[in-house]
Amino acid sequence: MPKLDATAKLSTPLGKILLTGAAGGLGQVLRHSLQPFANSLRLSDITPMTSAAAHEEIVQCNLADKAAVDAAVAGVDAIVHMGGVSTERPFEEILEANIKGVFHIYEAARRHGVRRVVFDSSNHVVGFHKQSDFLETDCARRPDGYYGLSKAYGEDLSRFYFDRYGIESACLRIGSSFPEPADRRMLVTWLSYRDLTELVRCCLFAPALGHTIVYGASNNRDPWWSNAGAAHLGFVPQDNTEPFRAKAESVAPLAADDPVRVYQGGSFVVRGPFETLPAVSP
Ligand code: 15L
Repeated sequence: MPKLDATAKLSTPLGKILLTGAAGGLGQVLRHSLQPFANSLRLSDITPMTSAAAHEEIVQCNLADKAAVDAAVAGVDAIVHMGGVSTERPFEEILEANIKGVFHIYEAARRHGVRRVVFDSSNHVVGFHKQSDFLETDCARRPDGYYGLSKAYGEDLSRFYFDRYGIESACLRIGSSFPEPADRRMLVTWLSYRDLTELVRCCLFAPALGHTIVYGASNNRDPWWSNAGAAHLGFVPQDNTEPFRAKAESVAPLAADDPVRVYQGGSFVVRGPFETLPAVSP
């Protein structure tokens, strides 16, 4: 793997990066925006993808399939793991794609000697903190559902693989990465695609990544999160939500005691339960 040098930017691209979840929302963004940072990209997803450019390899891969993940990881220099279920869903779905999936990624990284993983964690790891709280990267985790729990597991798993095997990781607690913020909450949580790309670049090229937790938000007003604990990444977001404020604030706010407004996780804190068994009679 070429020497990791945060100042080098485009001059020393990595060899081959595996991007999981490449057909997903953020995967499609990174498929294009990461191109300058690697000689080639191996793109994996459970959804079939077509039309690989010259610098791309396409691999269809179910993250719950250990052998398939192992094959997808073989021969890469770094992994950007965006794959899995990206919202609150029944536990059984989360178990397969996210919990088994992230284990398969790290186990394959260990087996194939991959030294660095960028793991798409989520703000939902801390979703039951209040919107009035200001969080550091080492705050107590308060997952707001099975999805947030699976990301908390991924953060712990990546820590274990660093402590035990020296595999470096960044856990990106991404807020809301969409073309633009969709509501008042996202005025705080939004991460532009440009800042997402820069965050991933910083994690790939940081000279010493170790095990780093970092929040993924643009330079928005009234933040809930501090990245002081991840300053070594050199991540400086360029965008902010001010151009979108008037539109988002033209919609009436929720009641002050509505849990969706009280907690950082927003609507995730009220999703479920997902009943799969008949109702229990009292
Ligand atoms: C996430 O982690 C989800 O993947 C995304 O779809 C958004 O819902 C985002 O969090 C959010 O909190 O806005």
